[in-house]
Amino acid sequence: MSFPTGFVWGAGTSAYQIEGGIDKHGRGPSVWDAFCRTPGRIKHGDTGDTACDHVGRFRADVALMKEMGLGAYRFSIAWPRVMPDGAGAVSEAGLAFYDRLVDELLGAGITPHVTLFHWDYPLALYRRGGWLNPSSASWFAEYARAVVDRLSDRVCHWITINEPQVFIGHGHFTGEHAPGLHLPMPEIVRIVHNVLRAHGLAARCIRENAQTKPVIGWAPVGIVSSPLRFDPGEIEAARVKTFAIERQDVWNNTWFNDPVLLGTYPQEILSTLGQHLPDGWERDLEIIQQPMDFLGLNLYQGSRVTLGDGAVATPARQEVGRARTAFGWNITPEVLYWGPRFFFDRYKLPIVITENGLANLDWVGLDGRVQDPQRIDYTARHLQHLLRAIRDGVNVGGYFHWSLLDNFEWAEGYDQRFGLVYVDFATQQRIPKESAKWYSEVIRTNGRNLAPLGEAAGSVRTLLGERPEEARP
Ligand code: IFM
Repeated sequence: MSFPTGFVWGAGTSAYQIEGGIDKHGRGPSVWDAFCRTPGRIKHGDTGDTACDHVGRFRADVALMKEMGLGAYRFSIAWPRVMPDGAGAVSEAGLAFYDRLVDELLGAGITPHVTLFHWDYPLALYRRGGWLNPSSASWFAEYARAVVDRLSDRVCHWITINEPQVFIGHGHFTGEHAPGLHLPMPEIVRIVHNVLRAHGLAARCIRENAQTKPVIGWAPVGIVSSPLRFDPGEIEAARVKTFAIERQDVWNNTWFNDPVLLGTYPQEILSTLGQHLPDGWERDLEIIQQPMDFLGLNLYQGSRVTLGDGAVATPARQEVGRARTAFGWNITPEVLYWGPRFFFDRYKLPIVITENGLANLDWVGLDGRVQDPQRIDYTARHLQHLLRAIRDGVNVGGYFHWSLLDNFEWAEGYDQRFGLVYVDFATQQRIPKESAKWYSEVIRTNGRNLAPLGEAAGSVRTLLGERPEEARP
């Protein structure tokens, strides 16, 4: 079993989660710096002040990536490192840092995939109204232009925005992420609209100004309902549920992806919340819907559904003792089959898995190694499903494991370890986990070392609640 030739194997990180160096390069504060200083917001009072000290150690980190054989590295640029006040003056030192990182990557034969926004919003702009301010979209485009002008002679792969559902939902609606707001839905509607406009303006800016032909996508969370059985009615019901908007919150796919990829707001939004859209929203759709080269999907877990009354999907019974990660997230590997398949069918764009991985209870063993068989097993299962999607005709261009390094996991502080590489946060020592070595083999063999789905009993057994014998066509 092997992946298509040219399949991109990578790993990802984001700026605030690994960089540290918050006072370097004239960087301005972000909403996360402020949030971390608010007592009670982050577990143990942790902050990203030092994180993995990646700004001080990026050369060694790139060397680790090279040793692992990564073909690509997805990282984000810290907006306030490039523009300390979010708009206006550009920090030459900030841009120069990313110059060095990109050069180091290219020198190591690793393709940089740049995310422009992964949540570290400039505090100065937040004080001017943040994403509620109608100018927020042009502020983002101005920042995008500075980055594109500087890096696009060497960078071609761009992701505008990471997980809008999360930084809007957790950051502005439920308040457990920065900036910690609890806004009512009418304001959330305006924020979503401004974020979508920001995406559109940035995508246009990249397309018009990049010095090398750009490959542009964005990376929403994929919220996937998977059918329990491989039955046409159940598959259809799961697909309908995947793209339905059933709750008054931002945890859905279509509010974000339909405007960006189809140029329309879903009917559910227009009929329930449409009155809160700003004047001229219809015209804005032309900005929001820019030509895109791929759809990034961040996929970690999904829900399982079965056919209920009236051929409607209803949640499948959760098995007692089901498999979960250290974070408590369900392990549902088939999300890497149904997710790409449903999204590809709907949006007709190549899919890239921009994030997938798990938090695990990893520690350094007496022998100095970090053994993390769960990460290997989790990833192997997910990749098997991804390959099955590819075999069934889904165009999938690449897979980025989340994450390269253990890092600052937002409100969880340093409690959740997602890395392929263990980080001792007291000494900053890095130790590639056993999963990193295993992933190197996956990359080297282009997936040939993965057992085929449903075969190799003993190494590929079913998880509670997973029914591969029914899920196989
Ligand atoms: O660490 C985060 C990342 O920043 C965004 N996607 C999910 C990851 C795990 O929670």
